[in-house]
Amino acid sequence: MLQQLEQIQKQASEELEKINDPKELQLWKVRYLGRKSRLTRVLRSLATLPLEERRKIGVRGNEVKNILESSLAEREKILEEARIASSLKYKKLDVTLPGQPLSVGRLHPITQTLEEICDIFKGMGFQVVEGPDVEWDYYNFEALNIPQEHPARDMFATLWVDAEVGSGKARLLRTHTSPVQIRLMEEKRPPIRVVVPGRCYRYEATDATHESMFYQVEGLAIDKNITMADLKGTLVEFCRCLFGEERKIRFRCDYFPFVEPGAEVAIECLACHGAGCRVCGYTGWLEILGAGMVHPDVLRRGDIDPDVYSGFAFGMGVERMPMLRYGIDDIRLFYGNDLRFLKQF
Ligand code: FA5
Repeated sequence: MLQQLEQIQKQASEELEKINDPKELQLWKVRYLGRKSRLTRVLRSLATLPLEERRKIGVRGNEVKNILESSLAEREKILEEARIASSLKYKKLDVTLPGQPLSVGRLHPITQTLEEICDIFKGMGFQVVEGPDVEWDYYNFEALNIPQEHPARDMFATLWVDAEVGSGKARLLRTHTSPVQIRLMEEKRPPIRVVVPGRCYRYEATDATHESMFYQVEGLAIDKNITMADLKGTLVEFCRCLFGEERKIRFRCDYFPFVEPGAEVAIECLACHGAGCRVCGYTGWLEILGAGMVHPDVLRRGDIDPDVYSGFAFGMGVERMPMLRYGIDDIRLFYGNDLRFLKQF
């Protein structure tokens, strides 16, 4: 048996020397140290041997086992070091290669437009404030002269958050940024000069110029002696800054329950230069905002005396600005998340 042990050690060591592959190393381990290996069989048979022989063979058997185990660990270490060295060799840095281009992120075109609009108004002395997207019926409708059952509610296809529609206390996703007018009047005393950028939501079928989620920028100015001329001057200056001096602007009468008189401002369609196309609904004009002089009842609700103060307000659709500027013929492109489109801005 001693001879058998010597033979096992010699053969195992010779084979181990030649192994360069981790899979082969695993097979070697099973062959020489596994449960069915010759060495294990010898060690298991010790119990059947006479005491003196058992001691001698047992000691030598355990020596062989320890030698094989430490030779295996050593070989594993050598193979691992060789693997790391070869992987480093291939990953060497070649400083002469051209660098990998870094893709630079950018702001969404609507965010860029919002910033530009706010900057123009800041230049005219307006402050920028924000209001909540989830709004009370009171601020979105009632305080703006649109009580329950008022037909003007049909102008704003509403997405309700609460089920008790008609109670005046129901919440909704604001259909315009005008509710912030009331919130501001409750908080601030005139003179007030603010613009309010924010998201609006309407439950309506989308088409080339309508989305169910879109942005508006509200404007509100309240002071003594504010007139329609101030409103017109402010909006003409704004349109000139954004669209250039020569762009045609059209003011027409319009109705909004919270202003008196009310106006609609449209701009000559940039896509067709007034000839008529899909973007402008074949009219040559694109409506960009609603405006007017703040209704005396609305001022009263904000605890502002209409006999002393007057004000103007406007609310503009933001998506229509870049559509006009860049000749984009479908509003839905802004929210389709197609990077080929977004990367152009
Ligand atoms: C309003 O929302 C009024 N709050 C505006 C206002 C404010 C009037 C202050 C008077 C005083 P209107 O529903 O027309 O009005 O919307 C204003 C602008 O938002 C429109 O001119 C249009 O540019 C944009 N808009 C309206 N609905 C959508 C929509 N579904 N998708 C994209 N833009 C829209």
